Amino acid sequence: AGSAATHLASSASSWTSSDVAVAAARPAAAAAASNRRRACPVMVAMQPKEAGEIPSGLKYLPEDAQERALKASGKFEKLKIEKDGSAMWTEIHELAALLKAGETKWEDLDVDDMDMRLKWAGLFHRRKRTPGRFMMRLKVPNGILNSSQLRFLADCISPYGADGCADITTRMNIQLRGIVTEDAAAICDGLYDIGLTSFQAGMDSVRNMVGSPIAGIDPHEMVDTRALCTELNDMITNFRKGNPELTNLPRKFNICVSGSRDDFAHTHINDIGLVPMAAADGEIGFNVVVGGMFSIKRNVEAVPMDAWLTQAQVTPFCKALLEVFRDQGDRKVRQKTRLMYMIDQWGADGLRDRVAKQMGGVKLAPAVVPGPEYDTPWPRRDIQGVHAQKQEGLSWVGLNVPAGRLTADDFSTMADVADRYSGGEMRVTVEQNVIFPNVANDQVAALLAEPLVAKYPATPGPLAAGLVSCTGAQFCGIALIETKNRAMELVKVLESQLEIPLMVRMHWTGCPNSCAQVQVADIGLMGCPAKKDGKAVEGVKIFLGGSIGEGAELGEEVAKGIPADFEDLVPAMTKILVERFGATVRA
Ligand code: SRM
Ligand code: SF4
Repeated sequence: AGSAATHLASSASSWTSSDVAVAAARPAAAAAASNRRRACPVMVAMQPKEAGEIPSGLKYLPEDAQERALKASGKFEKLKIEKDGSAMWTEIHELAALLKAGETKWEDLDVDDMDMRLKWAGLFHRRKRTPGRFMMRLKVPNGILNSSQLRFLADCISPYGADGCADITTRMNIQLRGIVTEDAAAICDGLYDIGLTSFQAGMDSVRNMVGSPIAGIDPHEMVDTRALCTELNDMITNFRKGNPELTNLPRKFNICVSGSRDDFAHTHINDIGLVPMAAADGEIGFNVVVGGMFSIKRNVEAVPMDAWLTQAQVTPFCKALLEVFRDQGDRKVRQKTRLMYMIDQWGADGLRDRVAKQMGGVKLAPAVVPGPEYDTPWPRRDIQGVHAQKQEGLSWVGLNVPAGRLTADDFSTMADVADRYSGGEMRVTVEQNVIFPNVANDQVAALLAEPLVAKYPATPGPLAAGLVSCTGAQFCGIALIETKNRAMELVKVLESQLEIPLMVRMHWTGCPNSCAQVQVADIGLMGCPAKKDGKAVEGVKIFLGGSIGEGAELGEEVAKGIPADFEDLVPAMTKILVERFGATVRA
């Protein structure tokens, strides 16, 4: 295995604005009426940048943006100017070497590096809950993993015993837990060698690329999102080597590519959501929605941009929009720096015009208005269980992983199951579940008889099926309440007491950041302070009415300050499930 230093980017980008212009200028009319992917000229022109001097994201920030950053309130912008997070891609090796040689202790390392800058390498120090140990967030474009990768992930966490575990995240991604600084550099190298990375998974970078979990196997898909997610991930991360051009955005950034009318990727809650849509000549491209976000201060759906992109325009468009956001985005008050605040100022049209200019002055096609076929409702499908693929004789099998928590042994077992039944492939979903694709129909029964399925069922109960939970207080320092374990226990209690006719999507999130997206849930539970018998206790706010898929709407808060113990929660949830979801109390 090469050292991570050999994976690092040199300072200059190999992209030019004329590449972008060429890519973007291809007239939609010239495109054949088909859904075939065409090579994106920008990506063809771009080659991975090789080792060189350590780059700095600051280099790519125009002077006026640097000046604005220096005037920002709060410590973040100054910290980034002082030393760019991309520096940690090499420094992690030096830190690991010093620690291994016993020349320093983690407690003596620079606090800003430990607690902040290492996030640019995907390493989140859990100082408050598990001091000295990191959560390591990966990038898994489109949620697709192979069995070698799964075995590597098992090997990463198994040395940590009870301290090592992992989670499937709400962005179809994996987070490893228990990592110590001494091991982190070798894990970064190992991830690169097996086709993954953790670089740019945190702080002011673009998060994991979300696509359709059943891309390429879905009989109803409009476009296969896999290649686009990989292409975008390569653009964002410089082919996983790290891309300092995009490390100093004003804030985090989410992009997703949807593949069908089900909108499994949740376009309405991403900064850029790409909604598949056929043009008049039948070519499948994307209508663009922008600015969706959840935060403590503001929760909003994305708004339409009135732009339709060919598949070849997607990456140049996203690159240009990220550059506009990086160079012109407000940095003054961190809580008001997400893309939607730019849209407040310029309007979605104003943003589109600036992006088109950044792309070399191209004229983007207007958004395609959906035809009459969209008048027929398209309820979002449940992808757990066994489903026929578009390929004859093959099925996918979706298994339910309660709250997305995995162990090292789970990764190993999943790798074995993938090798036996699904050509070595396994996918993870934004609902924190897993999918084994391409299972021969005559092998499905054998897969369903595997011990893994006894643990993670293909036909879960109605509440387990829809359970999503953020990390919560077990590991997250911001959490107001414990979530995952409580959520799993509550599901068991309610399923034993109630007959529930439908799957109910219950999302738990430990604080108003809403990492588990309570606003999209049928029932959302968000941590908040509460009082019981005059004492402060952990509590929840309740959200109802969120919907997903086509025409999705955000749910709203209906109650707050409910104590999060079962004495209060079980009757509160029972009432909601009976009154709104047709549940009956078992005799
Ligand atoms: Fe999140 C911060 C976990 C998806 C909004 N999020 C955090 C941190 C890093 C806080 C921290 O340092 O402890 C959490 C790490 C806890 C840990 O140890 O795991 C954290 N977020 C998560 C994950 C793991 C939740 C999960 O259990 O699945 C998700 C990781 C996704 C990934 O793979 O990258 C996760 N976070 C989300 C989402 C959902 C989404 O992307 O669809 C959101 C809302 C959507 C959005 O971003 O608009 C979300 N997380 C936040 C925010 C609020 C952002 C804002 O604009 O204010 C924060 C706080 C921040 O960034 O300052 C945050
Ligand atoms: Fe932590 Fe809050 Fe996100 Fe849950 S919602 S992971 S508690 S930041």
